[in-house]
Amino acid sequence: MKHLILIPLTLFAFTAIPATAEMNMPMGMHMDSKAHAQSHEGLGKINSIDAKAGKINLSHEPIVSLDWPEMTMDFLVQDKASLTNLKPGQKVTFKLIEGRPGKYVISEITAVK
Ligand SMILES: [Cu+2]
Repeated sequence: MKHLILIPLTLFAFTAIPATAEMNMPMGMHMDSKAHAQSHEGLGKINSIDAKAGKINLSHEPIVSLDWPEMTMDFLVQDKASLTNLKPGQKVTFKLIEGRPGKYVISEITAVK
């Protein structure tokens, strides 16, 4: 009778260990990607778009998380396709990520109705 109890316990121990190890991995990766890809949200108005260059000129409101005042400036976008439905004069919300140190690029941009 002892064997009948021991066998199920052994099986449980075998399956429980790999399951725990797998659960820890994505959590660690998630925390890492958050630290490396911090984004900053902004609100602005489009002045001009250069779709070929993947460049947009915005007059943006202060971006508190970057300690930036309001200003008019050019931004590069990560994905040129994100500019296809945008037009000068539109208000947009956008997200910035630091591509290279001190160089911020737009990772997401959406027109505001
Ligand atoms: Cu600026």
